[in-house]
Amino acid sequence: AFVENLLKHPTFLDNTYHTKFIDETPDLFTFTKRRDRATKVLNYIADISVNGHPETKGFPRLSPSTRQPKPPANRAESMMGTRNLLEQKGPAAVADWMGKQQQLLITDTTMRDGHQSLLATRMRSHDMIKVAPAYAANLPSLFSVECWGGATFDVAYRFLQECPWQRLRDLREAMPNVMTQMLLRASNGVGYTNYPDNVVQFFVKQAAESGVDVFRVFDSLNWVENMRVAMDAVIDANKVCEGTICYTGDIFDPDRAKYDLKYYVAMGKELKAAGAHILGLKDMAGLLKPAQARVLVKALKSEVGLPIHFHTHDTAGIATATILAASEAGVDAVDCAMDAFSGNTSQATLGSVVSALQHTDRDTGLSMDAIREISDYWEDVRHQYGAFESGMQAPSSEVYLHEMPGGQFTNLKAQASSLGLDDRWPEVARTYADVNQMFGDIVKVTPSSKVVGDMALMMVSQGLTRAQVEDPETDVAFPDSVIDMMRGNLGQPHGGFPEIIMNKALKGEKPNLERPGKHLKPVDLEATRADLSKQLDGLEIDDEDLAGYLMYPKVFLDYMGRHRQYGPVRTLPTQTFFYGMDPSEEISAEIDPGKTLEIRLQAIGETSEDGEVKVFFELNGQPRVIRVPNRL
Ligand code: BTN
Ligand code: 3PY
Ligand code: ZN
Repeated sequence: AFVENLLKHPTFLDNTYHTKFIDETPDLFTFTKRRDRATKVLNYIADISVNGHPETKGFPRLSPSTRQPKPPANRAESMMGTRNLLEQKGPAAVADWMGKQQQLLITDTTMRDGHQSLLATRMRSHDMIKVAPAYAANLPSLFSVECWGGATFDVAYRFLQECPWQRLRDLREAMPNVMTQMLLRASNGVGYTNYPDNVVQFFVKQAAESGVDVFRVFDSLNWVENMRVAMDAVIDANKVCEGTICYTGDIFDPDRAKYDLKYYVAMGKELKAAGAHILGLKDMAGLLKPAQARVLVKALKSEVGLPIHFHTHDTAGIATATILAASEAGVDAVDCAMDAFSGNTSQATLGSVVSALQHTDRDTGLSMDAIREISDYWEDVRHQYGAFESGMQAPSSEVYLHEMPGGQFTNLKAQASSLGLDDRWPEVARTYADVNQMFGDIVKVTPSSKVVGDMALMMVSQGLTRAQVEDPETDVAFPDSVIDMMRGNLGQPHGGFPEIIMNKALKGEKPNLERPGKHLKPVDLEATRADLSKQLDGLEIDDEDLAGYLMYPKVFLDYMGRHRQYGPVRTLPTQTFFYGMDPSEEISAEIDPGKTLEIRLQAIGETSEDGEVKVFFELNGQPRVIRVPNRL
């Protein structure tokens, strides 16, 4: 597949337009080259101003007079935080310290799961990096800031036209005292498929080098066997390995006895034996209820003996109650999102949890003033992304029926709409639950949740019931992702897949019951690097780019192609990136450290006979005219 994608890609004409190379070596560039980059950015602004951005069509831009997000001032010099401990004493010391704290430790998920769950993962680095120094200075006693991994990696390249590695390095630099955290889908990396072992190892090593401190490693079928390669790579990199249980079902419900307390305790022990420093408890759909949390956390604490880090979603509106129950039962750390990015399919409200625990024995010690100021900033940021809001108006207990992860819920709703199934959502939800049972009651989290979603949409749009799908007499065209999963390519769920569905989907083909990575040939990294370099006309390919390409070959190459055309557009303000500029508007963009472009859009001309529009700018006081095609 790599080679196929390479062949499809147009070769580039020069080798100078590479984000990191250019951004890290600005001195190499003469005035002319710098102007070239400025011209590219002007081209982008002109194009978007005339034609609009494909992703925000139909949404009004905010008026230019709308308040711009302004990060809060530093309340103090940055203090020592968890990152300093990790640097000085290593991951085992962090876990040990964590287990001894009386205060409830807090992870802020705003920069990863918060916007992944509320804004289709569209938050740009620009809006994160600006506020990172305020986290370092004003909230140095956060346990960690989750800011990388999950869906953010491919969305950065694919939709935001920016390099995810650069985001990581920039955040790491701006926030040197607080641990960064990422979500890693074990052998599925930050993708949707099982990668060869050496690709997973290479990716983890690079993520650690570029700035990830805590790796939350999970497997989408809770198969510890398929987590070892990623966990070992984290441990080898001397970073914090948070081996993670995904929670599904209901430990109190006799009808869901497959996922009972014993199951979770056994998995916790397996993860400890596999070398986890911390035990992650990932409730990706927000199914864990308060009473169950009390029992589960107590059991895991006493029987596994690792510090526990709890993650949940507020889809049903009950996450804060569950967090407080978990806190009473002795959980060590929990995930929350800053108020403005909390609630509904996102995490519980950080300020409310902190406030609820003040003057109790689990007081977090975090400053409410600092939290409010940072959340005010995020509120103004969120305002700019109106085009990506899901429209979910209220929490919903329906999640206990379908069990969709927070990140998938609104996404699947949008997918259903695009198939014309708007008014049939309750049926989609019901069918999603049926598919889960048909697959043997599996853990549903990326990528297994996507497989269940694909199957449910197919069944609803074709009017198929579970009974028909399972009936050997009825012909069913299964989605590729279902066939792939039944082949064993995502690994094995607890208890295996049911024979009925496996036989039907595989038509007698034998599934692979072993770890998928065992049968995947290692990728020749240096040959791939050389290939890629050749495709990019001799451009030097560093390890970050190679790792990005290995995860998403086509997405990466498309990104590089657009980068060549549009330059460092990640430095533009978010409104400009998504809506362009209005006549007489002025912005600035720091395209290199200390090199700022002052851009004023003077006027947009008429469309000429040949379909081109002249866009008149002033760039650092000098007039510039850019022609772009009118594609409207
Ligand atoms: C994408 O959605 O493809 C990434 C965003 C950049 C695409 C640019 S926007 C200006 C030009 N017009 C388009 O329709 N695509 C490119
Ligand atoms: C992801 O894998 O992106 C998730 O958020 C899973 O919950
Ligand atoms: Zn989550």
